[in-house]
Amino acid sequence: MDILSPDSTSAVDEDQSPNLSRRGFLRAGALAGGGIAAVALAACTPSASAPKWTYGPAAAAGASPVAASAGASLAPAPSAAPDHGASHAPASSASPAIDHDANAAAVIKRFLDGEATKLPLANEPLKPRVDGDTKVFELTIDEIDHRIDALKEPVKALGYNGVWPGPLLSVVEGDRVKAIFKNNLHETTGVHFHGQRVPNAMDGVPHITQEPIQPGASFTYEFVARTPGSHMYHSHHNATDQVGRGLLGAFIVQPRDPALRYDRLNGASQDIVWISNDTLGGFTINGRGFPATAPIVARLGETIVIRFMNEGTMMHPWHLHGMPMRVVARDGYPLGAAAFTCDTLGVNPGERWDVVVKCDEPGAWAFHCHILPHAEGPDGMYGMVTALIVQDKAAAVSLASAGAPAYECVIPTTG
Ligand SMILES: [Cu+2]
Repeated sequence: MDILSPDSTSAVDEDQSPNLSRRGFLRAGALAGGGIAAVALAACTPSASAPKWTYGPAAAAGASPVAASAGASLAPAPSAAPDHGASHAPASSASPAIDHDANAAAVIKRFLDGEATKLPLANEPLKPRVDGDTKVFELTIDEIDHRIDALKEPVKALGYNGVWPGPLLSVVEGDRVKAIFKNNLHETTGVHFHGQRVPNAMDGVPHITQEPIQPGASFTYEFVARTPGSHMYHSHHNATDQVGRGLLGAFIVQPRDPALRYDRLNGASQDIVWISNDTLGGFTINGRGFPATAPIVARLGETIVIRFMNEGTMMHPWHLHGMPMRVVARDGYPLGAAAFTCDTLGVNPGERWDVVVKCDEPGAWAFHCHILPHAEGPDGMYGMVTALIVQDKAAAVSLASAGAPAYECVIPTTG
């Protein structure tokens, strides 16, 4: 699914294919039967006895600060989403530590057992039709039933081409683009290409640059993709509601000069789109809440790129354990000498930040929003959580061993 065509991954082991895509990794993990779980070495701390809480689930159970902020009170309510926020607002535990540990372990097991692989992959690219010198994308705007995870009932959502996020649209700087949107909703809408410099009439803001797209009608957006980088397309009409319910997607414009693309420039072999939202379904990454969020799986030594995009209504500080992130572009514009390194990156609504991660520490590393009520509560982790799983050769051996436990904790010994 990568939008890159990596031609240089010299950092990876010579006995491993340099061109494995993210889809390939995830399939490999799923086929291995708990393969992803098997690499979760030193990633957890099993407790022989219940921990002593000083301030935790017991204190949180009554006041429930988590439930109050897990999407319900801070995010504006979409008019057609009466259940929004509920699917990731954890119930408070009556019994403190034991219930917490059991529930937290259960949800981690779901993640490591590959819950994401039970759901359709997000951000699948839509192949354009080439008409002369123009790339033509045809999309529908639909009412959909969308699964935030594999267990809860689907939510009534909206999607482009029936999915949330909408399909990934990828072009090259200078391409002529024609995007045809057919409105299958029972309401009007409009589509804005966020971050892209377009003719005014193509800006997609109803009552300012166009009339709303009526139910059953289509609108064609035409422009030259002259702004390279990480961008988005989304509703700009009743947007709190329509974007909150899923009318959003990634629009990537690769630089015309191949030497400026992340595979050449940074040696990246994976290019990952990460779209956050925080209304319908609670706190989500690419339309899923933990434990159904897709892990990022990389080989030791591999370099990856992550494109953070915030389609939500609040800022989310993304925190990666184990390795730093090199921040190389904001809103599609390269930072150049202003590039910086961090382990926690706040991404405001509407912003896009591109980061490069050198995966040089093996293990399963938590990767989550650090506004804690967006990520973890009395019943364990939920919402805006995933993991960067860096596989070394020992993990590959573990993958191959029959009867490997689905979830294994190995505490490293010293001396
Ligand atoms: Cu957050």
